[in-house]
Amino acid sequence: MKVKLHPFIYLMMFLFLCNCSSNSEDEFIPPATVQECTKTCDTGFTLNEETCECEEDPVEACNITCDAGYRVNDENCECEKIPDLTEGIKYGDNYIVFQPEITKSNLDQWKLRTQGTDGYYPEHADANIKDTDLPAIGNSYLEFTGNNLNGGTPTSPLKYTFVCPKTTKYRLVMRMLQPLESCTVGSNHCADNGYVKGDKRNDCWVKLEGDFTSGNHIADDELKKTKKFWGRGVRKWGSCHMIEAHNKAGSGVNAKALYNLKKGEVYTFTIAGRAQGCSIDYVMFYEESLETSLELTIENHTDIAVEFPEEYRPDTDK
Ligand SMILES: [Ca+2]
Repeated sequence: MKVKLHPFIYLMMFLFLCNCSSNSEDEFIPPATVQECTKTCDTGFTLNEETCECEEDPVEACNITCDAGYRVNDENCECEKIPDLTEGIKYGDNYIVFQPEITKSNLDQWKLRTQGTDGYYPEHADANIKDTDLPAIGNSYLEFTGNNLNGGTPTSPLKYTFVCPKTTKYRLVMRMLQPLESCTVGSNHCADNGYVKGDKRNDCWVKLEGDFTSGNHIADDELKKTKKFWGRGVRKWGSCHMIEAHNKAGSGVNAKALYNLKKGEVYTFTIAGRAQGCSIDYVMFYEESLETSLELTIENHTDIAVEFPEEYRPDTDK
């Protein structure tokens, strides 16, 4: 049976429903009073409208990389040339190598030996160099002519300023020659083979200045002083590779010269003459771990020009 409701009933039902849906008057929360923020911020600051405070703009990171010899200027995010670096230094990713004659210092008692001139070693009567050996790189080297064949005080300092290409531990080595002459067996300093003893004319003085720490048991402050640096290259190109200094316990030791250097830092290296005749073809700081990755052995008589891949030799056109 169909029930027909009176229109009044419909009206009452409508009013009832409306009343239910609006029955939230007790819970009414008025909207927060929004006050307009009219603050003006200085340059470099931006208004935070929620807090109505000026907040410093974030600094955009400068992520550029500069070539060797240049550094980032943080103010304009551009590469700028580092002043006063010695020209002619070759930079690898993890090594620095140069010929000693690029110095701007007065050579003084260091003599530049060039191919075809007196005293140049492969042409010397007492040379021990085989045809298969490499001559001096660039056909030139420096020979110290002061003091005596055993040693002496630091003389004729040669300075080099370089920038570090990578933060890591570097070892110092030099390609070195001892131009030992023939002698009368039994005379002073003469070995049984008729040549001057192999521990003569084999060292110089070195010092590094800059922000670094020691990479081994040698004390930090010792590496910042002038120290004896020695090796072997008896009448052939070998290597200068050991430093004589004090360890952290205060004892005198011979050890690798290891320096923890920092990328972008500028360092000044000084070589001074010690033993007369000590001859230097080139100088290198290399990441010590290359000895493992390239399976290198750097010890007495190692010719570093042969032991390292060719790219580790200095540029010869400077
Ligand atoms: Ca050379």
